[in-house]
Amino acid sequence: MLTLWHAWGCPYCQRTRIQLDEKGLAWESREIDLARKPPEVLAMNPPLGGVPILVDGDAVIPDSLVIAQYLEERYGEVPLVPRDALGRARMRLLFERIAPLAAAIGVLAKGGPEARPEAERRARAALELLERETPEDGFLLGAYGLADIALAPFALRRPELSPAALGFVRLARWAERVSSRPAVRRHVAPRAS
Ligand SMILES: N[C@@H](CCC(=O)N[C@@H](CS)C(=O)NCC(=O)O)C(=O)O
Repeated sequence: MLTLWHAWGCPYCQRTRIQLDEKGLAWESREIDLARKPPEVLAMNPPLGGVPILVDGDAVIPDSLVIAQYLEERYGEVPLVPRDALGRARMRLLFERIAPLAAAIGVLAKGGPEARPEAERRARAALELLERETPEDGFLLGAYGLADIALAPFALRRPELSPAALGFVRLARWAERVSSRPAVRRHVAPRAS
């Protein structure tokens, strides 16, 4: 049985939850409050106790992109990575392009007002590069997969920095397509009460 330690609103955790559901894998949820991390979480992923953390039997695997690639290698059904080496290289390059957007969104969530303009500039610059990599139709690498799942929680997070609001036409259409996935809608959403 797979167990996922996660926080509901954490975009990195949203990646893992989307992937688990897209692959049809059963998983047990251990939801935490980031402000009061349980000691197990600090012990599993020191020093900060960052989530997501996947537990698969005896194996403890932190970090959304490490988990993502582990799940693809370990659980082959419903593959979400390109079959060819070049496709997988392009996927990893997209992960690199998404990282600055994720970092900027993190600063916007936690930093003070003085950090805001620079973080917004970085988010916009990252989206601009991603816009160039986004096809007119389909998903980032043609078929829907990990690259889309890695980007969705960050691209859909802040209305004022949404691709549509910033005029990134191809990314805005991609955002509509990716939002039609039930797993994305389920996990990139305010907590249903
Ligand atoms: N590189 C990690 C980043 C995960 C991360 O930053 N998670 C945040 C929550 S969104 C966290 O647990 N931060 C530690 C804290 O808030 O103390 C990943 O991809 O999973």
